[in-house]
Amino acid sequence: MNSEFAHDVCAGLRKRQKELPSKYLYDELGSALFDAITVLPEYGLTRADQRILDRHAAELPREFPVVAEFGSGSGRKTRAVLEALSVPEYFPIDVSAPALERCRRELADLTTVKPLAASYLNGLDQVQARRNGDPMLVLFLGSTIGNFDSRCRGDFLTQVRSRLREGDALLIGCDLEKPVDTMIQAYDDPSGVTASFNLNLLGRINRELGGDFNLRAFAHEAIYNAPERRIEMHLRSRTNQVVTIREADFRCEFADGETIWTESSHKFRTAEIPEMARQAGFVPEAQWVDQEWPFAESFWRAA
Ligand code: AVI
Repeated sequence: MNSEFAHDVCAGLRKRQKELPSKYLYDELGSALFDAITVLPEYGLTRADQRILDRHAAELPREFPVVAEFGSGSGRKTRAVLEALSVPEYFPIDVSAPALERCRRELADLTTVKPLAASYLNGLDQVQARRNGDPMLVLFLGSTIGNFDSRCRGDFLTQVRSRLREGDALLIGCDLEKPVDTMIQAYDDPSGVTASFNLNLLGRINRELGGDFNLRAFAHEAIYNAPERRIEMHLRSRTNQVVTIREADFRCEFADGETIWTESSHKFRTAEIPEMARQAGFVPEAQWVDQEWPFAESFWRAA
């Protein structure tokens, strides 16, 4: 099999609970649909993140000549931080080259943008190699940490910490628990944008791997898994069906009602966030919570 995408798709669809890694939701169309999600009335997360940054970025210590960001972010959110801190050098880290280019164009008037097309940790290694001993602030906005599997979350943060020097810092956004109906509406909006975002993953497999998924034969579903405190997105097969993926030489049977699990979005409690910081080797120094849409922005220092 010739691509990591093909390998991951087959491995995920062979599992008892079929699954597909959520990172593959973001091809060009998926990223455009995600941008649309961020302005949905039902999805308050991005606006909450933005409100906190607009109100509190000026309270961040002005001691970071280097800022790196996991994901190239929306220019607007990052702008609030870069403006407040007058940052000379900004390294957005993203696997998507078009997203990095868009980010460069949006922020070039403000700072020197040095895009890194890499995974988050590899990108951070590259920033580490290129900074000249200057203190660094890493941005991890938008509650993307909630999309990590609960087993990998702590490990990832520890890996981030191990790449930082004492005095560096992480600014991390975490979406908080809220009434179940509010969370479900945010991930199953009545206009169907999130459904399209989810179904596009099957479309991407068709386009890139020669799959023959009939998108109309799957239904988007968002459920709240209360014990695990996460929204799960699934695609439910509407019938018994067989799908083939030509370029992976793969054939997969679906029973009527069976689901493919495509994303988890963990919802945090304010108290668990400082604990997460300490376990990864950070000192939690500040936390701001949006009152309109429970969401926490936290500033952690590498100790
Ligand atoms: C990118 N991430 C934080 C989003 C979330 O809320 O988990 C992705 C998303 N999935 C569906 N809607 C938004």
